[in-house]
Amino acid sequence: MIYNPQEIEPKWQKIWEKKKVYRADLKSARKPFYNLMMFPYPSAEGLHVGNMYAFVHSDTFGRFMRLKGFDVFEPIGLDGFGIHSENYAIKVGEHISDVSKRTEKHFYEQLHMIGNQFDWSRTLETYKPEYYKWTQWIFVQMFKKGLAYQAESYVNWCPSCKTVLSDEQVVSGRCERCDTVVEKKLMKQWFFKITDYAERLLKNLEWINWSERTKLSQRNWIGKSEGATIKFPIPNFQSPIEVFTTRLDTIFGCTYCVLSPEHKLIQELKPQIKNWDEVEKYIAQAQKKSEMERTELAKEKTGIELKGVKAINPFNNQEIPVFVADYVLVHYGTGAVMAVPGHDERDFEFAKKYGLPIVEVIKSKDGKSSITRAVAKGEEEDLSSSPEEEAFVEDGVLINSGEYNGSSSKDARQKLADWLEKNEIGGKKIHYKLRDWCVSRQRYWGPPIPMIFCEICDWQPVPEKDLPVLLPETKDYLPRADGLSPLARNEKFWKTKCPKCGGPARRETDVSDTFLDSSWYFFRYPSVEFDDKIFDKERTKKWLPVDMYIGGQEHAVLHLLYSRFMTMFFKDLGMIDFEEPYKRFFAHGLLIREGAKMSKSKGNIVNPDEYIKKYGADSIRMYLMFLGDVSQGGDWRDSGINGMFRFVNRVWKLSSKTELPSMEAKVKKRTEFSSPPQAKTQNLKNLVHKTIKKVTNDLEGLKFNTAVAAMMILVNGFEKEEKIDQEDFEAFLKLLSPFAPHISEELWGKLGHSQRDKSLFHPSLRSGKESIFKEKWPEYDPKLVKEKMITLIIQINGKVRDKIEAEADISEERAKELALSSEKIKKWTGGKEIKKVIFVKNKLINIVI
Ligand code: ANZ
Ligand code: ZN
Repeated sequence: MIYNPQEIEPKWQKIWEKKKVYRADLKSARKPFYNLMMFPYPSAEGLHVGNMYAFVHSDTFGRFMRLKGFDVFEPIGLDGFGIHSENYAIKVGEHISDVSKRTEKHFYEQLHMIGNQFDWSRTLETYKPEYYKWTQWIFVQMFKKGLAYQAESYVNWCPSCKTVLSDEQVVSGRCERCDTVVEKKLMKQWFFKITDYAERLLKNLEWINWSERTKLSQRNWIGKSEGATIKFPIPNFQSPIEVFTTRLDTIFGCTYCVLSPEHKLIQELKPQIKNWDEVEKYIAQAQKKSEMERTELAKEKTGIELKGVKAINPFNNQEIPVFVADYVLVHYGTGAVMAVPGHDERDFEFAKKYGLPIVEVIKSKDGKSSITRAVAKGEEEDLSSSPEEEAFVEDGVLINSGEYNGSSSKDARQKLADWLEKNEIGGKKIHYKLRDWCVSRQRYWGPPIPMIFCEICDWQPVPEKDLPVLLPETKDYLPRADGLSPLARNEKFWKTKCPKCGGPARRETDVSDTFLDSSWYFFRYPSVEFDDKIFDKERTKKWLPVDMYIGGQEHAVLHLLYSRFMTMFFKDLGMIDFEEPYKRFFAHGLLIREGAKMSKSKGNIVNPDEYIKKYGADSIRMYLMFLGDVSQGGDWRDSGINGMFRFVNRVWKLSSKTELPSMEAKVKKRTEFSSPPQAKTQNLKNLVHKTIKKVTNDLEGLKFNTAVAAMMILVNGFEKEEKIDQEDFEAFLKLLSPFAPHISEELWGKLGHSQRDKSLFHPSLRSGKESIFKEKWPEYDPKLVKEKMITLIIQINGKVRDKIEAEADISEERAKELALSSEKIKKWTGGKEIKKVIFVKNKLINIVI
């Protein structure tokens, strides 16, 4: 019989589904294990092979946990609301609700085809009212707790997508989706106060079991800075310039102040500013630049002095000039800085360019001032560079700082902050880069924000009994450049009554951000059947936090931070008693193709369907997992699939070699001493057990590729045998089954475990369960995995100099490595060139020097 995945794969998928092999008993499972993967967003007709890359790794881990005896719950759904999906529909020129019906069907078909152990009875789609009812409910709770507010603010505006983007959706100053340079626009938006949770979000990173890389991204995103604020009075003007600095110790070196172009004070100071035209022009130009362009160190700094305006350094009462410059950002700190060109690189560059004084106030601890240091350095290393070409940016000892001279930077920061606090012109301050989460979008395809505005009662949340606020079906849904939401053009939608006073009122016409949909979906899966609550307490207690979450590193800040915030919020509402959603998060790398990033514009996207049709899902799964360390990503090469397909075929052929222990042999075994196994068979037994050990350890450590490699070695071993002991082959099939579930199940059945053919097989095997996925993961015999050891003689120029214990059949390379690391040998070889190495397998290694 030939291997025909097109026949066996759909067959098993149907049987598994019918027999509910993958349905966890959500109520009474004894060892629950929640195996989660990031649900896909349909921004194209179908699943991308990159999704599949993530999903098969996650599924293989989940199946491994199942075989280890856990009640694994592995759900899937669609993150179908949002701009990705809407833009796709616009591109293909169809209505988004039609497209989403079609993509839902196709995505689910594909997700069936890859053979994951999904619980198909618990799918969810974020665009269904039964789901987004609860997304809206969350919004209402946020509002009630004072964590949702509306504010006018500069937001990231993508002129191409015609919508607001969150900071996380802006990558290097460009729109994450369409790569257009993002602009700043002043608009009214809804925000969630995630900044209230900044410290908690940061603190928990100390203990959660996540990849270090991911934690670091979160830490940087939250960006905690400890510093101080200082008020610099402006003569003849009511309000001061307030700055945020992390280097209060440099205050005596402050020779000017800088405001960001969007700073409110600039407009207020207009009557005093003598060069207003120039300033106004500069501000307009800055507005066109992306944040990235403005802050990049390499870019030349620009700015304009506000002529006629001065500020006073409160510590020495010196009058200093005030500038507007676009390298200062409005959202960070106070949107204004005290510039210290002697000790800050950007300020230094700026001061040089505009001829501003540079005052040195910190010298290094070794007693030399920074200038002399720089001279010394210049002499030694690079005579051409002029000595003051750099600012001394490190901590040190204060000079030119009045009564603070001689203090260390650290002490000075404390003393100076105390003085500020005493005089009520500033003090210590912690700043976070993290900003509140802008959750409103001026688009159509999302949950309408459940708020109602009444002239008398102000903003009122939609009463919970009236949720969901249904997204109206409309043909007129395209975004427009005016930034007005599509729903605002739909009077029937927005005209309503105030829930408080009953008077005429207006619904919010913005929808919420997709990241809100996905920030809580994993709470819903175990509770999809409850339509009177967002999730069931008992269920959640049993299944959450998620045990294992595998997904892309690209979501390290976007989605993971929001879902952590949401979990903390649920805890604060008293709904759950944990505050971190994922016990373990593992980030997979990116799948590329023939060395290049897959993208539609390059036309090199791999459509998994074609390959599955041709080779079967098992081969594709195995191939994806063989590509390399999953944390590093993989390079898909068409030529590689064939190789994997051949391997799977070899596995198929092996099954005809398996030998059932005959009744006589069994009886014989019990009554007589069996003859000692032949060396060859014994080696194979060892190999089987070594492979069990290797695959087990590798799966625990998420090293899928090396596990596949180990199974390949075992298959080579099997092929050398005329007959394979069924027990050994069964152990192998169990190892293989998480990776290639269909073929493993089929061959398992052929060994006599399938219910249908039970009668055909030996009675001793009839007790076997009907699915390999109801079996137990094989265990290895520690005695059989021990390496046989030999004594390796080490010679130097033919004379025996040492003897070491080494594994039998050790390679020359490894023997050389061991020999050269021996202390005795090091004495002989130290510093000498090795001319030649003579290696006699399992006996000696001779090093010629
Ligand atoms: C004076 C000073 C002297 C500074 C010195 C640094 C070195 P982190 O560590 O990233 O928090 N800064 C403050 N607000 C800013 C804004 N809105 N846009 C651009 N830069 C801003 O950075 C804090 C430092 O960044 C602050 O400390 C301030 O410059 C600058 F020798 O103040 B510093
Ligand atoms: Zn009202």
